[in-house]
Amino acid sequence: MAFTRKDFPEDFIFGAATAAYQIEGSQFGGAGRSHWDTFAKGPHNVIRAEDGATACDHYNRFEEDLDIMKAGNFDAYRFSTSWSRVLPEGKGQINQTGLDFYDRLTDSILERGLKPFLTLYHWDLPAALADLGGWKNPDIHNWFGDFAEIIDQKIGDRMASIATINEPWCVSYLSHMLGHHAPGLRDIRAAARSMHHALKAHGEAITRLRSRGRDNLGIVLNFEYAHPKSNSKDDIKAAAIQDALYNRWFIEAMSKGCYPQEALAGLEPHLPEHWQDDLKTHIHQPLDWLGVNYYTRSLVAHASNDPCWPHLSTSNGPLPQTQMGWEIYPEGLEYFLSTLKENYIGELPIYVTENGMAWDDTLKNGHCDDALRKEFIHKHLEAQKESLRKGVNLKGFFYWSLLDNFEWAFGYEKRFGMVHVDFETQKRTPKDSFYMLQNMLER
Ligand code: IFM
Repeated sequence: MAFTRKDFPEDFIFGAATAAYQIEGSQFGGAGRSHWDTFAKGPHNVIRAEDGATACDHYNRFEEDLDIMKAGNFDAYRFSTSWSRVLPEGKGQINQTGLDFYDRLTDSILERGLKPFLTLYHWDLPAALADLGGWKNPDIHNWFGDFAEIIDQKIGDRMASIATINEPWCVSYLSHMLGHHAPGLRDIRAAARSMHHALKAHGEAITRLRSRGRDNLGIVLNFEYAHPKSNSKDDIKAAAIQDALYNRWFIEAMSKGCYPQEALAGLEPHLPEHWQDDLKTHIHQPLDWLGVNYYTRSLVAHASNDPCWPHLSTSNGPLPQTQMGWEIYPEGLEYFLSTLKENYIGELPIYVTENGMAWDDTLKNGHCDDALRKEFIHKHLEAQKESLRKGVNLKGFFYWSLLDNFEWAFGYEKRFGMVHVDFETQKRTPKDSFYMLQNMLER
């Protein structure tokens, strides 16, 4: 690693990120089921029908995991709260044991001198709410607002920052249009509604937490560079539609109070009534910071044989790929950081809240040489340094993820961690990338 802390601004934060369902273990301690517990039981939804029932057993091992964070010289720990652990039915009765877990977790983060970066919702919707239509239900903003307030009352005053939702594109489009994640729908009406309701729920939570005095509120969006597959007019147009659906829908609504025309062209007939009013009352309001998750790019082509809107297909280009089959394209990170500053948020602080790669990591003599990951991190830090040079108000970087964990539809097959987890024994083994960052971050 060519960098040290001194290559970044004095107050730049280095952290690692996790999410409740991917590491804690589920369905115990009074928790209700989430829609991932039920989705994983469905045919061919998750590789080998694996689920988050045990995951990394972080619920019982969080002290050990936070010790690793501290030993790595990190400044901050990004985690999420499980809605169904705290509200087993999604609303109503609180599971005090679940809420107390987050209280203890917060204390333990702070005791180690780490800054807690909370994400309220990272995809584990209570199954009871999924039964009521989940993100399609027009009441979900109220349910989410109640959940946000319950969490805030318990731990909000100790958080360095609070994000409402992680990756609303995945919550909505990936899960309701492409069918890859819970609830596994391929339904344009469900997609349009969930894309709108996720933003409305975000806005509701922001309003409620603002009225409780919070001034460190944000949201975490994911961005994927949409590259036209050729110079043809059709491919260029297809890439613009993909960019609107994936990269512009959420930020444009929050920062400008409108949806991109290229996306509305297909989605408008499916949006709920009075959607324009929600933009004004809930969605278009200031943030204190923005989280950017970035992993890869895709090549986008017009699909003339596809009768369904948006008539496009995505594929990989020729660049080296990670275990996910994602091309390594750090230029995309630099592009988004600059574009966000120039077109949407100006000087608003940005954090890279996720960036990392999966690899088929194995241990040899108790040691994991993940040279590719070290290179990946280095290249993406270079991209961030370049963005800083161009004046982007970038405040920190979180590696995804601290631990190998439950990678959603891919089960435990894909290893993103800088710490190897043996899922049989739960033994944690820091990989070389961890030691690289540990050295870099030493004060
Ligand atoms: O594991 C996920 C995480 O939950 C959200 N962002 C992308 C990661 C890698 O796929």
